[in-house]
Amino acid sequence: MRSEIDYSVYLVTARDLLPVGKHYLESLEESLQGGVTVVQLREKTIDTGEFIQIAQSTKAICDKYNTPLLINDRIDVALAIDCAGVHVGQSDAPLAVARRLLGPNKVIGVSAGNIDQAIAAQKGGADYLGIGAIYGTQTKDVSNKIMGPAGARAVLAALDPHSPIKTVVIGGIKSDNVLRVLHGVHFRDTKRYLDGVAVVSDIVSSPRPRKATENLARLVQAFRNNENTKPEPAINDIDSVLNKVSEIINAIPDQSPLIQQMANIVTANDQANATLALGASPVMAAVVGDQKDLNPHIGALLINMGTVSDEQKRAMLAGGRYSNINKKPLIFDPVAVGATSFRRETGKELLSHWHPTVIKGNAAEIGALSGLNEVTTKGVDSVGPGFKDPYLVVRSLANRERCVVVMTGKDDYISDGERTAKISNGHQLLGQITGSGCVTGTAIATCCAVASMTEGDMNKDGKLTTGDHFIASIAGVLALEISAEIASTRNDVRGPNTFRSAWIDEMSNLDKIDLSKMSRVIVA
Ligand code: 3NM
Ligand code: MG
Repeated sequence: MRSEIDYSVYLVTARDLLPVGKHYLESLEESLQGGVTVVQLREKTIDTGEFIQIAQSTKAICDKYNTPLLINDRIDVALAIDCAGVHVGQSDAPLAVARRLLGPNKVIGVSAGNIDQAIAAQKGGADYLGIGAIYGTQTKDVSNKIMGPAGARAVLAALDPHSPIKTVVIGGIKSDNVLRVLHGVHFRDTKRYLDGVAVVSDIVSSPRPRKATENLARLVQAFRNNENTKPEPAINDIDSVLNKVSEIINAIPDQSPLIQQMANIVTANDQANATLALGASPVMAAVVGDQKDLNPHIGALLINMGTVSDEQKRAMLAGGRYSNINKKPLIFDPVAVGATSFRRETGKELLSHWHPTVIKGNAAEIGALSGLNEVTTKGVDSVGPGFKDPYLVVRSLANRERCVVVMTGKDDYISDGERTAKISNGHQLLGQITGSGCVTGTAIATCCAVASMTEGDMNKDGKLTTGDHFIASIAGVLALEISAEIASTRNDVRGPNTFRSAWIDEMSNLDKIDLSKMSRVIVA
């Protein structure tokens, strides 16, 4: 019988990455004490005799902690020391050869850099897949195969759901991104879950490998606990939703969150003024150097791709990453993402580097991210009558990306994958000024910040942020559409430009409005 391996925290060794003064076996033992569940010995440059010696001493320590040992590439070494099995890369011995040499009782893992390799290994009888590279890494040259969590998710989805094969991900995984990886790789509605995460440098290069391993193990476990606990019944009856919406909007001036926005040059000014009118504070920092220092102080980050440059893209990558690390709501407005290949690539790159809390777009943008072309783009505007089943579109994307999806239009559709809302507020003048959608992003970010600040920290570790961002997104959309309706009735409004000023005025009066009376919302 092949032994059942717990792949949760999978250590791949690298003696060349040890900190100065740290001995290999000492580091290995500390990482086992910290909770490593399986070890792969990876050596690329030594002679066979030395390899066998190191493998023996490695196995002695692994045995002491009852932890299985796999050998990278070298079937002969695995046979020599009689360890649990091997891990083979795509240019190592073929799986069939490895199986013939090792027999049925050894574990064989295979590296999979894409769907074809994964399916071939599964059909060939591999015990587990090492899927990667998730991110770039200094540890190995993986530049041609970085797939992001979304790429690994596609691999998992392509596997036969009934196959007993196990899966781990590898490449650039650290305690500060492991939650984002786990959230990004899992579908909410598929049965296949990752069995673990494989790391080299996060543990091996640490002067405190035990602590580094404990951190990783705690986060993997927290994610699992969070997935397995039934959440408190989510609020979905309309009265409770609207109560919560009013609570959030009225709390904005008290909380006065700092809302960071990487805006576009067309609508930045309106976004900043809308933030102030709603009772929050805007900060428009969009260079790389600001992100690390600023992020701990913000309530939410809004990333708007409207006039993205190469420089701004780097800031977006960094700012989003810090938002995930610091558990700040991250709102993504993928302006015109389907319009050019540069924008498609940029959208994909951003979404593979960080995990958004909310994606907000018009029908063409949400369609492009969903891989649908029922609705197309002209410039930044949607063309065509819209989707036949908009509920399904937002719900599917929300499930796939594990975030809230807001699709704006004449009617707005909002989903967190379980609950879906339709909002029929708004005014046609919103379609006559530029950036009303971008300003909606501002309001959603502001409401998400408030929702996170007021929510308790239940299950905090296993989640990317706290707060009900489905309701916060409804609050953001309603705040803007209801203030637009009120503005449109003012007799000083003569056309689009006076409307725009009146709209921002009315945002600052929302606390005097009974929102529930004016809201036209359905929650299904
Ligand atoms: N294999 P770190 S990436 C050994 O993609 C290895 O197949 C990879 O190192 C693959 O955790 C990788 O330090 C190195 O980023 C991972
Ligand atoms: Mg190899």
